[in-house]
Amino acid sequence: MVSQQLKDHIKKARRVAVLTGAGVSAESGVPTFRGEHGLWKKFRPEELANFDAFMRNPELVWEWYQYRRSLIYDIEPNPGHFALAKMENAFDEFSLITQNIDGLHQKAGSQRVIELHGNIRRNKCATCGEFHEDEIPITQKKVIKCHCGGLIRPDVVWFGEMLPVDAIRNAFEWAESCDIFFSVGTSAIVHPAAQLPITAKQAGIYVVEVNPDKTPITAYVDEHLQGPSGEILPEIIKFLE
Ligand code: BV8
Ligand code: ZN
Repeated sequence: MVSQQLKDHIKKARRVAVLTGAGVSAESGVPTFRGEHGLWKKFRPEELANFDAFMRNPELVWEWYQYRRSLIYDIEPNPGHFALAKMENAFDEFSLITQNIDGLHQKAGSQRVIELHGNIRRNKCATCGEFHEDEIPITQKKVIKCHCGGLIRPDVVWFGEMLPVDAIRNAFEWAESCDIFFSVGTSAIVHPAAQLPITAKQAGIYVVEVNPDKTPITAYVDEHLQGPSGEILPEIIKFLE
């Protein structure tokens, strides 16, 4: 499964970066966004995952996130997450850049995680930005207010919102200077995250995509390992051990 070419690159690699998307959590039972069973089949992202929708109809958006929290509440990491956690210690330097908001990488033991799109397990005030940790039960239907009067929202990046500045800056630093860049389980559609593998490729870095399907970057990467990350990533780890 692991090509000789990739084995050679892995043997020489000092610095490795991995970008993950919803596909990495698919085998844990978390629905992805797009595709036939995608979350957004029922709703269009524009309707829900954006600030205006929240201000227009906070209850609807809040309830959608509470529903999504209920989907991941007792979900466990899968072999793909655990392989990435092991990969962290197999190289001198390693970074896991995720678009996912489910917190499963951390649950699997990954420490060096850059969360580009926030984390659905965290809440913050839409006005003053203060974090409101887990004191809100997922059964809480009504939107609640911060002491400043602002509405409390999930701490995720909505469409049209800036990504956390240090997270996206770090991510591009890694994409510009690493030895291997893996793009795993992402449709490579959402920007600026989708720019990362292209940036790595343009910097002459060996780019490997792990995805059962083709994506807009498949034609550009050095290797496309076609299959589920829960099977492919442990294969790579086996070779590393
Ligand atoms: C910004 C958090 C501006 C919330 C998310 C036109 C062109 C280019 C860009 C734009 C455009 N129009 C608008 C934009 C910008 C927009 C964007 O990129 N839109 C896209 C849709 C075109 N981006 C933004 O708005 C970003 N902000 O640009 O701000 C700005 C600039 C300056 C100043 C102010 C503002 C914000 C983007 C973040 C949005 N938030 N999520 C929530 O989750 O509710 S995006 C959402 O999509 C998730 O974060 C998700 O991670 C992300 C990407 O999706 P994927 O992870 O790739 O998941 P997907 O389902 O798509 O694909 C799954 C893949 O897994 C598939 O390929 C499948 O084959 C594969 N798979 C399935 N099973 C497996 C598997 N792989 C491996 N193993 C398996 N078993
Ligand atoms: Zn507040």
